[in-house]
Amino acid sequence: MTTLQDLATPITPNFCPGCGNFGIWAAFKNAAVKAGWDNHNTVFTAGIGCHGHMVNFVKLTSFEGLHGRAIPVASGMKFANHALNVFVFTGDGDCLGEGGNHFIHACRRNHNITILLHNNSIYGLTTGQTSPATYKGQKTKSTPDGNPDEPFLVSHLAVAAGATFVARGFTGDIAGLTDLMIAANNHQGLSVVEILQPCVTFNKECSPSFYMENTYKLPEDYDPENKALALAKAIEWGPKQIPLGIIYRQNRPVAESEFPQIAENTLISKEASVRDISELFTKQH
Ligand SMILES: Cc1ncc(C[n+]2csc(CCOP(=O)(O)OP(=O)(O)O)c2C)c(N)n1
Ligand code: SF4
Repeated sequence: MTTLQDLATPITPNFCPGCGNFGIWAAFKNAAVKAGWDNHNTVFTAGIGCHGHMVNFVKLTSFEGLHGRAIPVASGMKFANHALNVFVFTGDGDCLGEGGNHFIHACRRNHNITILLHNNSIYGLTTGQTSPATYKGQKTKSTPDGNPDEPFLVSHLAVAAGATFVARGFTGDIAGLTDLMIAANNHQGLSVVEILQPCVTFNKECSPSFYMENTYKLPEDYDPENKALALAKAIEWGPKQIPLGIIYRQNRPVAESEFPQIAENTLISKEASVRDISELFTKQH
């Protein structure tokens, strides 16, 4: 049984007071206690950014890689030992800017990993430049006259790219976020939880009160298995029109099951073998 104490590190989180990352930290630890994720079965990777500091505040085996590379490191871990439960903590800049290519292809491939995407619609750590999720027209340090670009809508992009579980949560609802993390991790396939995470210091537009006023929970009779409906819901964004909950869910074989080499046993449990490929170098056609 995992306890909160098991997950504690000696380091006190240094997020700005009021930062939504505190909610993600709390929800993840609550979820780990409820679901029994611990150092024997669970690992995570993190990107570069304020979100990436999570490696210092949660005592699980973790790896913080280069900016944008949290997902390929996680998919490598999963291929090497698919018995592990693998999470990714990433930011909107990390995941959709520097790592945008990795994100869409991981969704398409359906790795059995859980991506927790801290969406504060800004580059937080570098003090407030536009990210690919910053609203059009928003004034930031890098766009003082207003952002000229259209933003990605994270959940919409994830469904369209082939993720088989897509949910949206909000850091102001820690209990709801805890449940979404557990549901995402229970899903067999690539899961994305887009987490609306206020950066209270550098993104005044996406404030806690903005999300309180404009989000709503998907109704009980919403059908997440209807892809056309999911795409329509995921693109909804406006006054009182931002849906929270499980937006999409589909059953599809996971990437790791498509490789006969690891169908029976994990890669790390296998003896290394040498395969003679010299014939390939002598073939003319
Ligand atoms: C390849 C590369 N580009 C840019 C940077 C500089 N950089 C470090 S963190 C960061 C922004 C992070 O934003 P985000 O991923 O949204 O995370 P947040 O800090 O908002 O949690 C940038 C641009 C870098 N370290 N590496
Ligand atoms: S800069 Fe923004 S995202 Fe980073 S810790 Fe401060 S409030 Fe949070």
